[in-house]
Amino acid sequence: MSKMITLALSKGRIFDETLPMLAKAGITVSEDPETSRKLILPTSSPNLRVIIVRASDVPTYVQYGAADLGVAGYDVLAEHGMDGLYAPIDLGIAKCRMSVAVREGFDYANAVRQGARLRVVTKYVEQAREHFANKGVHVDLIKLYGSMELGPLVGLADAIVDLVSTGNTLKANQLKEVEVISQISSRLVVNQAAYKRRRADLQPLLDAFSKV
Ligand code: PRT
Ligand code: MG
Repeated sequence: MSKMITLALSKGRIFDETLPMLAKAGITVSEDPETSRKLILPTSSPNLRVIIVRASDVPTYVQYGAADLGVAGYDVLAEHGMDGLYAPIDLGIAKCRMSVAVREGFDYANAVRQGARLRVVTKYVEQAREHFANKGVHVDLIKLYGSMELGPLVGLADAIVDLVSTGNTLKANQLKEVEVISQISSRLVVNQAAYKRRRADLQPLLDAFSKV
């Protein structure tokens, strides 16, 4: 009998978009994390359970082997780093882009041309640092944990680095996208040690995920 496999997911779009892939492997999750308070969800497979964690915590659970595998956005993985993780499959789900945005009236191109020092709020400090360093733009990065869009509106920052999908959030807050930093989708991440030692147990799931 093979040992339990633990899959780490976050609720919301990642859980919702991962379900159909599990279904392709004949696996259903017995409870809905939106309504259940349980953090450990059994599945129709006695050898597979799902744990529900914050999106940005998925790599941590997998890195330390508390989950054998997980699904996380490239934004989260790039920020966390790949220590102890193996990312064999880009699932092409939860797609969006990471962009720079400013207030509608702000002339970003001109500020950059003038060599101005920009204040930027973001949850993605590492990716923002790399982007502006590559462009040779001087920035003071201020870390926020949410509602980045507010920063430029109340004078905390000149610009934000955040995820954009429809652009509606930016529009609703009189912000405009001025640069796309990267295209983002979610990847399957596997604990490196588990990938080596439990390959046979994990293979059916890896196959199901790679069929997308
Ligand atoms: O919400 P929580 O703080 O727990 O964590 P989270 O926001 O990281 O989790 P979640 O579930 O919202 O996002 C999980 C993953 O989905 C992210 O890591 C991304 O890889 C991916 N994803 C895809 C997105 C979006 N699209 C997205 N639009 N994550 C966030 N957004 C947010 C964005 O930050 C902005 O506030 O939606 C807003 C913009 O959306 P539009 O459609 O108005 O442009
Ligand atoms: Mg969110």
